Amino acid sequence: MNDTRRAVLDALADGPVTGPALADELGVSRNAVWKHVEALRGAGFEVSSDDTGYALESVPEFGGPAVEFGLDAPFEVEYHESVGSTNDRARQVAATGAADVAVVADEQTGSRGRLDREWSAPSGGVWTSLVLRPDLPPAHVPVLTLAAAVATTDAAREAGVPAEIKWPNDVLVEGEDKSATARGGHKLAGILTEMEGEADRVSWVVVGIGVNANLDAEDLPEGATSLRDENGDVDRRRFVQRLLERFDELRDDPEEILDAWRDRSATLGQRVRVETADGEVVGEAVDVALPGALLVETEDGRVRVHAGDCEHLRPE
Ligand code: BT5
Repeated sequence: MNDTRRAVLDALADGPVTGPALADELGVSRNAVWKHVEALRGAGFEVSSDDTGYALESVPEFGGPAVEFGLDAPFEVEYHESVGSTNDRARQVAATGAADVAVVADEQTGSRGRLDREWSAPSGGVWTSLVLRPDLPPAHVPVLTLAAAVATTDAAREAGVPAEIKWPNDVLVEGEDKSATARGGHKLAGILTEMEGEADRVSWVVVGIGVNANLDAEDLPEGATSLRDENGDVDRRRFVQRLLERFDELRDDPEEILDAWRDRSATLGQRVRVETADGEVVGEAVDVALPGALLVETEDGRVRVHAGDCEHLRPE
């Protein structure tokens, strides 16, 4: 949304305000005010008009302008009803030089998990990718994945769902059933971080976040859960806003990210098996360290794991 349209919307929200008064206030023509009001109506905002002026009556349920309206974080929102992958779209946006854009979609038809695994993203979820240009060396980028996991967990908790984080990038809900497939909980959300840069400086980072929101878990891969299944449908507009706001609060403070991550972790204190590129690491997960490594106490001493798939094991 451009700045004038945003200013018109804010004024309507505080309305009623007449067209001429608004034109004066914003230093634009009355015709321009009228065009902005019509565009907002076209985007689903209900705007009444009578002799006292224009007033905002309701905000659309979801969509770019709806998420931007009332958002307390500096993100522009680009919304798609359907897109291949929000990460792919975000990479295109990043290539134009943009920063702090959240690409949001109702549905993705070709979304990806890590290592090119398939990610299922039907209509009704929260599928978003953040375009960022942090002032960080590439080696520090994984901390942004942890920040996204904390932000997602907090948004889910505010929606009444007791989410926790499994290292490195899964947000899950502990299942009542303790069967082998449910050990370590049911997956509510996943995060895929991608970047481009040189040895000492990041050019851009895309943090892709997929949350099973208003979906039936039975329509998702085995082991998945959804906000709907856990506690009923959520207001996706509010959910995305809280996600972006919380991420924005955390992103510049690695120590705070780490502390918040530890507090919400389902992995610390567990016996784990981590499949890494160099083989398997088994032991107790004792801590997380910058930029996002898991510290595992094994029979042969403490091992620092930077990447891999982590499984929570039964206690010995
Ligand atoms: C992830 O990968 O968990 C990262 C997922 C990131 C998805 C977001 S959505 C917005 C953005 N755009 C994209 O294209 N991607 C990002 P990984 O840890 O590799 O887990 C993938 C595995 O999770 C799959 O192999 C399935 O077993 C399982 N899975 C697939 N879809 C799922 C879903 N909707 N909910 C839970 N589990 C799912």
